[in-house]
Amino acid sequence: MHGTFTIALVGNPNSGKSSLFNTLTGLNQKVGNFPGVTVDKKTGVSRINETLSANIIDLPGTYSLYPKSADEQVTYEVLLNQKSADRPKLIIVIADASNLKRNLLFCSQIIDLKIPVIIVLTMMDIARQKGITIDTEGLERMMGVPVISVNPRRNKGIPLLKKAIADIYTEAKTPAADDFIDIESLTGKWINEIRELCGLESNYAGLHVACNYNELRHLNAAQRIQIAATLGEAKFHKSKVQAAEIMARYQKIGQIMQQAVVETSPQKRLVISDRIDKVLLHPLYGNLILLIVLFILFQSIFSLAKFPMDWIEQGFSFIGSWLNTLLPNNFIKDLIVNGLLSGISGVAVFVPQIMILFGLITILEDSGYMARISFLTDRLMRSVGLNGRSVMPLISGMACAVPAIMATRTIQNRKERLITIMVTPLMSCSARLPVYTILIALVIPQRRYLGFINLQGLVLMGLYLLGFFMALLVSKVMSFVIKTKERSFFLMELPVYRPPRWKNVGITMVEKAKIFVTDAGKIIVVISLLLWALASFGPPAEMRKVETKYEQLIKQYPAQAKELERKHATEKLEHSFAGIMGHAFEPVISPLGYDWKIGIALITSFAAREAFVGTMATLYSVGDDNAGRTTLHDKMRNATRADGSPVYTLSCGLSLLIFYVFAMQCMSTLAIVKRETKSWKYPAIQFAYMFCIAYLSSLLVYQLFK
Ligand SMILES: Nc1nc2c(ncn2[C@@H]2O[C@H](COP(=O)(O)OP(=O)(O)OP(=O)(O)O)[C@@H](O)[C@H]2O)c(=O)[nH]1
Ligand SMILES: [Mg+2]
Repeated sequence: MHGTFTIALVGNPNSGKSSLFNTLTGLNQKVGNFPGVTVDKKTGVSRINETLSANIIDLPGTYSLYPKSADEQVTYEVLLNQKSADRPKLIIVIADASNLKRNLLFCSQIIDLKIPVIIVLTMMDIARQKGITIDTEGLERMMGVPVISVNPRRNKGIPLLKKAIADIYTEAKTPAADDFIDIESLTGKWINEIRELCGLESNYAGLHVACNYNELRHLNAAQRIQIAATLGEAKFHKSKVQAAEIMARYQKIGQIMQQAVVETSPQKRLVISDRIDKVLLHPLYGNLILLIVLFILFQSIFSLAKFPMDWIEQGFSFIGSWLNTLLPNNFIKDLIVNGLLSGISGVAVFVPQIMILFGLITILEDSGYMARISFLTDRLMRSVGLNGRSVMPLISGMACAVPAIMATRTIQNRKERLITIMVTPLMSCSARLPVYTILIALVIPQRRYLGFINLQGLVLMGLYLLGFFMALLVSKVMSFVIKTKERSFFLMELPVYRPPRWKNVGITMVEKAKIFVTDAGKIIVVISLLLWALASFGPPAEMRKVETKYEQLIKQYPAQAKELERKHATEKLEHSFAGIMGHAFEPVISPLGYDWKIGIALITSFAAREAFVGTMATLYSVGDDNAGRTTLHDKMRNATRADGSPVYTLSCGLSLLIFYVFAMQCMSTLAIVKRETKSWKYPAIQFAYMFCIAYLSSLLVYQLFK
């Protein structure tokens, strides 16, 4: 064998494919304890032995080879597209030993594709708890392919698996000689014609071509016409043959199960998970506990992060004042201290909160509770035209809308998927967190009720809820507009509860913090530099005028030099390019209670919301003689309007908070919506409707509280 040795990992959802992928490749593909974590393919390299390395592809989970949702389609393409660059030379089917029967159905379909197969049994520990014993050797004999049990969580069985892979590679082992079931007897002789016409390896692949030839992209027009003719002649009835196929498979699997699997207690023992679910899925207690869990989540984001945030803030102001004394007073110093450093510290401060948010979400996912949230909220979701499955994207939207929108691929119903995509960005993502935090700290007093309820945390939770309820409202409206004939149903397996793997939680926290700092950092550095330039320079004639005016004033009143210096800086900023830009926007935004500096922040935020903090930091630092020494919070608190009244009053703060809850200010999200819906129409509608809601509600709030 030559060329790259490509191995595909396939299997039912939540069976441990990505865990095995990570163990084999050393990568950190996302793993979680609910079906539908992986929605796209991902490739990594694994060293099998001294001489062999293989390309491993991790794929979305599938229940059978008849794809029903967009994520299953990804796997289907890899397995059936003969021209695909990812075409595997070996398929590893991961089967959950605690749900063997259903998992074997998929195994048997893969075996019939006639590509070499290894069956890997995971979750043996759980099977044991359920009182299930599996005779792996017997299973191996009856399935006709190697069967190996592994536990990717504990690195068990990996050497055996690698050896089996190497054996298949060196002996160029052929796939199982016999078909698992006889396809020809189900279809008729014509299946051979299709197989030969398309150059397929198996009759079973031929059956799939017969079922889906219109969607399989690798077939050419001539082949399609020929296939259609053959099928017409044979009076091929797709669903009849499929049903017969599944029956035939289950019949044989039933026999195999009888011989290879022993269940000690025939009435299934109530495993711990079921007992926990009695409480957590209880119609009353279950929902109550859900609310408490969410409440704790938001409280922790505020209270746990407080101290590390203070340290980081103090650290940066220390560096700022140190640089201030160290560097000579000039243009470069201004750029470094007021442009760069204040921008970077603006981001770095939020790292603890981002880490806590991601840590808690990972714990929810890893423990299996996330899937219960879907279950508990299905009724609510259904009443607004969504599906229990929409909850997962909505909740992961609290971290970031981009992966959340990809996660909608598991929703089978097209309409429900589309609506979920359209409303997910209303969920407050981690990029909004810094904006929320800084504004809440400015306008909401630090108060505690009953000793443990933190008012600021409560407001934060309110903002998240506001986004969530708006998402429901918009869904309801859209469900009237978008029409579909598809019926929908909610079907989701509830995974068993598992203790979260703390290493995984830790890795996710660090990874996300890194991504946040580098991604946001890049944007912020660029924007800070640009803004610093725009705020420091202006039309020369205007700037000159301001300059001479203050030179004379200071000469006239030397006693008030300090005061005049400050006024000078403000006036210079107002006449700079940034000032001119901001002022141009003032008529549009002043009804919302914003001044021109906030106007600039709104403009930069349309690239990404993180830019708000950086923009504020830069604008409030330019020309500040205290450069680097005071924190952004103090600078914003002291900010005044032309008439001397403070900028950040309760009404202005609330109006700004509401604007950030609703407005679509993220280029990456718009790009991913375009990709997933394959049209510009939806991102355009999304941008427009979110902007309108944001503008109108902020207007309302400001006018009410003014
Ligand atoms: N107890 C036990 N848990 C396991 C085993 N293998 C994987 N897990 C856990 O099973 C859960 C699912 O693992 P994933 O690797 O995300 O599963 P997947 O097959 O990639 O799932 P999808 O991408 O959703 O199709 C995780 O919580 C793993 O920690 C095992 O052998 N025993
Ligand atoms: Mg996966």
